[in-house]
Amino acid sequence: MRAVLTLRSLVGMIALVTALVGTGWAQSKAIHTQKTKDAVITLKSESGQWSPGANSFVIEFTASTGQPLDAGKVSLSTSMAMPGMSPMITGATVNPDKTPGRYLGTISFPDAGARQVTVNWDGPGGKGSARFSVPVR
Ligand SMILES: [Cu+2]
Repeated sequence: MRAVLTLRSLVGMIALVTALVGTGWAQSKAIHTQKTKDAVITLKSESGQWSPGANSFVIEFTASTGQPLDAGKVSLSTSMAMPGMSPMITGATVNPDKTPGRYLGTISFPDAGARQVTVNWDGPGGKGSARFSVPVR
C-alpha cells in the first residue's frame, strides 16, 4: 500500500513539474508590473531583470477581472536618453504564446542604463498602450 502511494505521488510530482515547465516556469520572476485602465501588464524573465546583450522575456496581459486578456498584436520598444545625442531606440521581437494573454519576446541591449519602455497592443478586447521605466543592468 505504501509503495502504491509513493508511486502515485511521484507521478503527481512529475505531472506538476511538466506543467510548470510547459507554462514557462523558467520565466517566472517579474521585471515590472504596470496597471493601466484596462489591463495589468507583467513583464517577466528567468532572472527578473534585463541585462546588456540578448534577453528573452514574457509579457502577460490580465484584464481588471483577473482573467487573461487576449491583447492581439503586441509590440514593445525601448528608448534610452543619451546626453547630447538622439535617444537610443531598441525594439523587441514579440510573438504570442499558446496561452491566451501570454507573449514571448526577445530584445538585445547594447549597453546598461534606464530604458523607457513602451508596450502597444491591439486585440479583440481593444487597443492600448503603456509606458514605464526598466533598468538594464
Ligand atoms: Cu544607451
